[in-house]
Amino acid sequence: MSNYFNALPLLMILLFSTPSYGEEAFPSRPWAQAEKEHLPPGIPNIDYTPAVVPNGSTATYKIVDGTKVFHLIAEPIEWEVSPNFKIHTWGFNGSVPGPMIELAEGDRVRIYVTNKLPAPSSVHWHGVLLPCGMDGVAGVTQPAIPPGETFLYEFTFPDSGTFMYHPHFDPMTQEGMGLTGMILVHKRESDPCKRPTRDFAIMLHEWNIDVGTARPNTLKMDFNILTMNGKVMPATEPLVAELGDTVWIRYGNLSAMDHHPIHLHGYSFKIIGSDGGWAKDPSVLLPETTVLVPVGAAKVIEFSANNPGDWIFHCHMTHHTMNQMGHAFPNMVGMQVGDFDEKVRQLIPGYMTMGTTGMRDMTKTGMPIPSNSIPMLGYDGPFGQTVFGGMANILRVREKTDHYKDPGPYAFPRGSIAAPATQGDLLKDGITLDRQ
Ligand SMILES: [Cu+2]
Repeated sequence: MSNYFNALPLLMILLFSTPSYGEEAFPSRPWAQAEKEHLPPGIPNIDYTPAVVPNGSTATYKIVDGTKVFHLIAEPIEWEVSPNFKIHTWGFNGSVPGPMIELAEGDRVRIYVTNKLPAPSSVHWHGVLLPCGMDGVAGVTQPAIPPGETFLYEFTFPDSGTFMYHPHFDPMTQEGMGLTGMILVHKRESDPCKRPTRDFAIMLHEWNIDVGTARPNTLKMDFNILTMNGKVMPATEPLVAELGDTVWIRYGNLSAMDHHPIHLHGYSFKIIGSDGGWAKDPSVLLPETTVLVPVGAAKVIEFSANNPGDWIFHCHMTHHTMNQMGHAFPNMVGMQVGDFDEKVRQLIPGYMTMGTTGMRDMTKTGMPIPSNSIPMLGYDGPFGQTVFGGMANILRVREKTDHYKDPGPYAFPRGSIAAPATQGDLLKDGITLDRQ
């Protein structure tokens, strides 16, 4: 009996601390009623040049009483990472990453978040300087949004910049499942010449999805699917620019464990911004060819598109461009197979030992693989297979282009492509092929 009395105070605490989400919990919504400093809603193409989200979309909104109103829905979705490879995961408004929220500095927003997940959630506005109660940290700044309910966030974006959004509740599961999105807040600049000509946004993400399955395993700490805006190369939509354009690429990284060094061929660039703000004086910045995008950060690079061609850009961690190659695969490099294959073919027609010279064999074997799998899926270029995919894409810079549609492979100027050396070349430069 005494045990019941001992438990009574605890029971009372539980009863009276049950969170309530009704009006009485937020009697005045002072953050919504206070007279906040904000500007009239920024207008695309007048106040800023809208950015492009390759393979993705920009969130739609309506304007009510001078405030931009958005609606995000967190929900289970089916997502196509690449043709013939679909996953069952979680996203905002049907996609991974969710639609990019694009604004102008000083815009005031009301963002409704509906939770259609089977678990509580919240949304945190990563990098945005806002009142604490809008920060979206379940348990610290608000109750978690229960399944089936809709919460309202209202605040003003004080600064331009490159930010992100994601749940702040069970991040290993919820961000891991793909609940991520970019936020771009533009400077208000009436002179288009002072804006970037082409502005791209790319969210980096990583997944562990066993061959033949469709459900990301968020418990694992190594990753075999590495995506840019939810796609692996070759499903990534090329970035297109015209000679002379000032190009910005804004990378966000909400991967679980890995920072991604993204290398761009053919250019050096400057890292002019992050989710913390902008470089004060870009002229003093070091020129770079690789930008390290840490987990939980955004980086903005700027360059002038002065070198025409098809320029790969990719994570330089070599395992991040290989697509579902199992790490348990034995190292076959250098193995002499002799007549082993011939003998096995008597039992298994078509058998071929793979990997003795590296991973290229995997791209051309006719050996069956489980459906819904993409081991060694690479990019088929005009000169063959890249033996390289995953977290990668192509920047296509053309002399003239007034659109963003993929113009197809680069037409190289005659004689400008690396080709087999002729006997004449070798003789002329005194190259002998036999080691002396
Ligand atoms: Cu990487």
